[in-house]
Amino acid sequence: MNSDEQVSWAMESFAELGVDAESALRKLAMVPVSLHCWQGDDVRGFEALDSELGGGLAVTGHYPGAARNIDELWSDLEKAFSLIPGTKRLNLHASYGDFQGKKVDRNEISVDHFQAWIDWAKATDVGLDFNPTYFAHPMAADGWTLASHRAEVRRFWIEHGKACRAIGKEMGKQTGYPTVTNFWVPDGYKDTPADRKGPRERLMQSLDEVFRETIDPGHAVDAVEAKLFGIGSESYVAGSHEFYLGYAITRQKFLCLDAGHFHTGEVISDKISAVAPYVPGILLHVSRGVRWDSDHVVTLTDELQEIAREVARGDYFNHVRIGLDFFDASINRIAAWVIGTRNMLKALMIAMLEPSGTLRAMEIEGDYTGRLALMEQMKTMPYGVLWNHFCLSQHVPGESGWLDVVRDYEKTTLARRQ
Ligand code: RNT
Ligand code: ZN
Repeated sequence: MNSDEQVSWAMESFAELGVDAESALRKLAMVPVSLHCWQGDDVRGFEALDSELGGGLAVTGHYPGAARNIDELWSDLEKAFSLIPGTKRLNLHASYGDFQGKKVDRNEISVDHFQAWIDWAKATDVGLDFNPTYFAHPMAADGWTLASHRAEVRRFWIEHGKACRAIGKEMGKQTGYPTVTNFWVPDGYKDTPADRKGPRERLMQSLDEVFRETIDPGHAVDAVEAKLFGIGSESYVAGSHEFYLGYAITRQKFLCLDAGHFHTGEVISDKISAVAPYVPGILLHVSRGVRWDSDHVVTLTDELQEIAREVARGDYFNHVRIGLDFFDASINRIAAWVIGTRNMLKALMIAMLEPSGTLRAMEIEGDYTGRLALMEQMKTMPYGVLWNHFCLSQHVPGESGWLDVVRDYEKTTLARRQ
């Protein structure tokens, strides 16, 4: 069989199960996936601050070639984009502004520092998402920001949050697709707290103040991200899942579900349909924890596929925004983006090729035997052929083609960054 015949055969094998593979691939091309800027430079950013990463975050590895400035990050992102099919967005952190070597404090940032990113996004044809940066800063050195017991610390970070919302609004306005401005704060205690209530009350009040201004959801929406623990906040995190679930529902914010922010064995795939009816939207931070919230590069795991299936089965494409969140400094950083994002898309493709109507009918009829048999049958379907076909039709290399491009870029470009 030549490759065209292989594609037709694969499509037919899905058609036999009642699945229209061609229309699934057309739809897949439209699903936006937001790449996180911070994989490109180990969450360092471009501030003239020189603070430790902190906030309970850790990046390990010393692979050479991390982007050192905005031009290098753009170049690396464009290389990654050229190897990823489908609709791309870029998820920026506030510490990545175009500060031109000047010291601009977090409460002073404005759209001026992000206009270059907006212009680049428009020229590159990607949308933008945004994140205030509540770590790697002297005012967060003790790990406390919006829930701090010190009023001046809260004040500073409230101003940062407001500044970021204004930037997110402008990003969405100029790029023509709503920006998700995602709030994650590290605040928590290493050891057993004497007061669990106080920090949560302060966090709630601070957030309410940050969100005081109403923003047109056509320009930007806010998300809040919970966490179970971090390095240095092992015993208590003020912004826990229950805290933000309640917050998102009562304030009608997007709820961010990060795959690494729950107990081992607890999965976000099961949470999507449980929270979706109560919030205006869900932001996914697709990540991979290995024993802990380790932010490993996303691979094609069962849970990744289950997350994608839940999005597809529930037809949540307009309700769920997909963002990636991992950072590995022990491998080529562009390859990390490419592998993680392509895996997210592969999982979505597999999900969209599921005969979900048949499975649901079997379930309703109580035919659990048939459901199990068909789910297992789906695992050996010819996804690889269709994936390569999808990549080529999107003018990016197939599975065996992209790594050579990255290796070549490493030689010509990354190796020169000493
Ligand atoms: C931290 C959160 C958060 C960060 C980024 C860098 O645990 O997952 O999303 O990874 O803000
Ligand atoms: Zn996250």
